[in-house]
Amino acid sequence: MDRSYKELLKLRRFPHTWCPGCGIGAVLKNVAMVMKELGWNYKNTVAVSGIGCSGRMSGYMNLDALHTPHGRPLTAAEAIKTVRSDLNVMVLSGDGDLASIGGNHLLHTSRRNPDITVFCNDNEIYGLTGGQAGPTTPQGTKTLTSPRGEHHSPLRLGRILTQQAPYFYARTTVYHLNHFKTCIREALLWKGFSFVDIISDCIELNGRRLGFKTAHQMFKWFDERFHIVEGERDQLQEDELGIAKAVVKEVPRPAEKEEVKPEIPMEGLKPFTLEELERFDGQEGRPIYMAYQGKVYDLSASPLFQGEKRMRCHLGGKDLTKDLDIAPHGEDLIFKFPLVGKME
Ligand SMILES: Cc1ncc(C[n+]2csc(CCOP(=O)(O)OP(=O)(O)O)c2C)c(N)n1
Ligand code: SF4
Repeated sequence: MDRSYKELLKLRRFPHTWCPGCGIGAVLKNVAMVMKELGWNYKNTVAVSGIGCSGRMSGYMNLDALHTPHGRPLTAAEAIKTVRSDLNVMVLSGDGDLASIGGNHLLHTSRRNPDITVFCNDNEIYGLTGGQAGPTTPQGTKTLTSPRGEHHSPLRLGRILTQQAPYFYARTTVYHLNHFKTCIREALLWKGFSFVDIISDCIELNGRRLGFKTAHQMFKWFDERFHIVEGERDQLQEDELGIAKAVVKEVPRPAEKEEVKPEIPMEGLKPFTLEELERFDGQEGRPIYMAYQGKVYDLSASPLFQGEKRMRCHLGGKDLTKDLDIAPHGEDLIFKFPLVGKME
């Protein structure tokens, strides 16, 4: 068996802290194996984790790694990708970290679609802190904080993450190894935000309370709960393992039409000197004229200069070419007024 994937692990830090039989080790190993196949390594890849048993994964990878505060790995990962788009960026964390305290970041990071891959070790519990019910704990599950069975229904990550295209959401388990590796590979190669929801076991603080004696018994339970669906999917049902993905089809934009301003003949227009123009200042019932690029316009009838707004008639009697050339909408506005003359 090819064990070269071990180059991607910080073996000097082993033995790791996880309990025997915990699914997190399988996540780390299989991600490292696929990375090795794809040529991802410390030169081109960064790993980011949050807090939790799962959040320890990035610290065991032989890569530049970031261990962020609880719930914040996506913010750090997106920032790294923004400033170093040449790097592969992946997040390795838990369902509590990503979907509970980090849930808001999950919504918005996925919406912005940065090119990062998230591996969520979804053991359906808060493992590190003692086995409390988390956002993905199935209804009815007995946990430390729900001894009579979890009251609330869980967050359906698959439904949330497939709301807005483009998306890539895969659900797999640590037991369905071939499928698991396919999901890892496809997610790493996906251009944009990809999320792999890996149903995993916390044998010590979830499994035993549910009556499982070994991790293997939990794996068999995953096999009963889920089945693999092949092929391209838009959505996954709650008992399906597979990949749901959608790209956005580019809609060609209609070519923008350039607005052609009508050419107005200058001959026949009444000539004005600057002194003559000044007399049309809007005061004492006089008309309001304004010059722009050699033409004189009558603003008197415009609703913009009636009633209280007539205060604006201080603009009257002036050549405002310089002012209008730097005003955002001034030029477009002036052509709507009647033309009454030209400057000499
Ligand atoms: C701000 C903050 N709140 C709460 C905690 C306590 N805490 C640490 S890990 C954790 C839950 C982790 O659950 P999950 O991400 O599912 O990881 P697991 O341990 O199950 O792998 C919590 C609530 C914390 N460390 N920081
Ligand atoms: S407490 Fe649970 S999640 Fe944490 S290492 Fe042990 S088995 Fe794994």
